[in-house]
Amino acid sequence: MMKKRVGLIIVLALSTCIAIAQQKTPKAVMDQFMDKRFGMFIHFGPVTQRGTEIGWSRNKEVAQADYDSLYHEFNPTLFNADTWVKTAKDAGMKYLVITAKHHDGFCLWPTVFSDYNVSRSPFKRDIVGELAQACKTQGITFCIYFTVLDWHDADYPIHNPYDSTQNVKGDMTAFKTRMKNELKEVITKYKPFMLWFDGYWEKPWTKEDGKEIYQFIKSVDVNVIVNNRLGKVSDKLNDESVGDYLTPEQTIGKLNMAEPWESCITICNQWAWKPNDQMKSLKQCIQTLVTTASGNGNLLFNVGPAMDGHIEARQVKRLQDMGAWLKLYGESIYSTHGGPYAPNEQYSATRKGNKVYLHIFQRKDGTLIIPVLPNVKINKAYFMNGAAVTVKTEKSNYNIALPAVLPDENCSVIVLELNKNTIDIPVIPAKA
Ligand code: H79
Repeated sequence: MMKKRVGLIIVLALSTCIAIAQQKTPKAVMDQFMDKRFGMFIHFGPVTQRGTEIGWSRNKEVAQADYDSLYHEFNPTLFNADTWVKTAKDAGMKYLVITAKHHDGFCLWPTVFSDYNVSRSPFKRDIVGELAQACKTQGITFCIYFTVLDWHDADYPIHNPYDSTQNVKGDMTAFKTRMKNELKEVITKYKPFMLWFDGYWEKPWTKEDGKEIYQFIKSVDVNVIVNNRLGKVSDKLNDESVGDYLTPEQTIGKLNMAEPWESCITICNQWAWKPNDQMKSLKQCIQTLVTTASGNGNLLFNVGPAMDGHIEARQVKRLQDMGAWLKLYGESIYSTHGGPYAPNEQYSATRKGNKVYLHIFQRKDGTLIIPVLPNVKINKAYFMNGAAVTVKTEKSNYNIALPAVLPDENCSVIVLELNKNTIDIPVIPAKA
């Protein structure tokens, strides 16, 4: 009897250990994330007073002592969380990620674990908290960017990425303890849906550190999504990697039906605000979003608000125009899957139910020729919100007749209604 009970306790204890060891973000939560397709990345902090790049301009364009003093004058009086969130919402974005802590170590929330935070600036207010609240009110999913390196923290061994003679021994155990405290603080206070890590490539950070922090996060809230930059492997998800999804930067990910991914791309060139930074055209913005969704990924599109806290009017306008396009064509983006056609310069595709959405980027001539889809019948073909389209099957191609002028100058959408569900159709690779 006694033996049996001890055995049972051991089995229970072991299975609990295994359950804890295998904590992972549930697939249903990941599916919710990938359905969103479009989010706003916001890079903000005291560095906006110089107009140089966040983190990387420290010890470059801005001397270290100067950079580290900028918070004494950080006072973005025009900051209005509701306005930022409304800008995201009007753009058709479904989530928002704020740089709560970038490589320069400055915290945009009043953390109790470090003095280098917004409550010590003249502005004082909790930027992260106000954004979390505004997102909740307006129905936008709130997420937090948190880099694992910190060139300002005395316990972190690297203080100047451009000069290794400045490296110190540091204390990574103390550093990780502070990181855990700060992560627990932001998770419990602000309830982020996802944590966007960065800065994994520096030597002091190890794969084991990443795994430890991942399990720590899961122990606080198993549902918090974590990007792949907590580990050391950045281009695939496997036993060696840490995190739930891939994060190509400043480039659109390739069609990938197996691994979730999100491209982060700036609306201008710099992550943080830069005066007169060159802005992408509306066509570029829309086609970037469409190509991303067509590759089965999300787009995290970055804006850098100016030092007084407002987002430039030209950027707000650009985002509104993206939102106007999405109002018409959002059905072909949100909650879709990528493919079956891999994107090329002329077209790409998304799919949902029995519909394939063909996105037409440019009209080369009067006929769009694309490979036939195997074992399907097209019941109906038409421009989304528009006229019917003639599709002729010739050998192994569909010949689609295009009008002299495409209905949408930025990206037109042709809907192919099939006689069956589109999700099982194998991917058709782009021609080399
Ligand atoms: O937060 C944004 C970037 O600051 C961060 N990730 C996005 C989301 C990032 N940090 N580092 N990197 C991306 C890659 C590093 C690029 C570099 Fe460089 C190339 C560092 C040194 C050479 C660019 C060029 C920055 C300094 C010089």
